[in-house]
Amino acid sequence: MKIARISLHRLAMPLVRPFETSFGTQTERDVLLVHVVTSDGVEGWGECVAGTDPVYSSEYVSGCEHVIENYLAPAVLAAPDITAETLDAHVRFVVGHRMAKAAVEAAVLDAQLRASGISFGRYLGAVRDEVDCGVSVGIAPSIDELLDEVSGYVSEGYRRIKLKIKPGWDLEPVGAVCALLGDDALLQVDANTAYTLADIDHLRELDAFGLLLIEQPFAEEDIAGHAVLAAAIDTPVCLDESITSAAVASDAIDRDATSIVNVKPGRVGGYLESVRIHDVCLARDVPVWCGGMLETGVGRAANVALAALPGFTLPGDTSASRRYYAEDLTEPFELVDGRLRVPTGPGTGVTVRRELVAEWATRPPLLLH
Ligand code: SMG
Ligand code: MG
Repeated sequence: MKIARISLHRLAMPLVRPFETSFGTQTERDVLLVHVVTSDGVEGWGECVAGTDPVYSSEYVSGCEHVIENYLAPAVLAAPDITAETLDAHVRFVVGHRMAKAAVEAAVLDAQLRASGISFGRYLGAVRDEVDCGVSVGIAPSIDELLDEVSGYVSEGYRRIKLKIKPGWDLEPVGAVCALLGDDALLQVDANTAYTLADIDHLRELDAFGLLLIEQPFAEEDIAGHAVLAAAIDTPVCLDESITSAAVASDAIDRDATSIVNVKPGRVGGYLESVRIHDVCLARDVPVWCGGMLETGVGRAANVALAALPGFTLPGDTSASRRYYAEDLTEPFELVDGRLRVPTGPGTGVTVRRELVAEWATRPPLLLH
């Protein structure tokens, strides 16, 4: 396959409600889409999951755009023949920048699969036609508002609730939601690196709530600290930000720093690396689940396909389109009985609404060839 043209689209999409985490509040999504066209005229789309600012990880949208425009896209366009499987050989001269690489990989893979009539799910190894869904609930202005929001999601059918926590917003909201949901509900928390080893005794108090897991309490680089925590508390530790590759996942599991793994294709450089992480975890009996980065339908379609692999045994942050956006860039993903259906059409199986890409654009597309 030859990629003849690449265009980069930047758009703004308001969130239906602000999303507050330990590192800040987001009210809209700054979306970067990679669009590729092959020499045979087949199109593919990929979504970059980086945020506006480098606060979840070191990557951010304008940085990704720069890296794609100046390094990744020229390398892809120069290749006489390229597929998602050979892409890494062309772009590995660029150190890191996994979210940028993942967006390009997704677009190339989408075009490749559309050309051969294969869905993402079939290609990645999906074994289910629908996936259990959870929802990630931001830090709320008050406990009452948090309980209202959680109740709304429970009545929509979500199968698992995840609460964002930070120092000063942890035991009390978690206790209140735990009381609301009862003992059988799946409840987990995500600290997005807001704690340190000095907080171990405090974090141990979360054990009383029988949580499914605590996600990424310490800094991205602190695998050793997570191992200390995991040995000191009963709540299972699950790494998100720290897991940047299958090699790191394997190492973190061997060190007992994580007993459950959050897989986000953007964070690890793409869907192929995500499958490798899945395989590493499955071989060690470590459950995985699909994380989310407030994706539009473009990224969501591929994530839902990934979440249908056999090792994805916990509900993911793969919520319905309406949890994020009044209107999605593709046909909306709708929750039925707490699940989303895995698209079956070629590639991601969804259609990008070009009129909305144009309407919501924050600048003209960058055309590369
Ligand atoms: O896509 O529903 C979603 C968001 C899930 O909480 C979520 N993601 O650390 O897991 C995480 C956060 C990062 C979000 S930053 C935009
Ligand atoms: Mg997380």
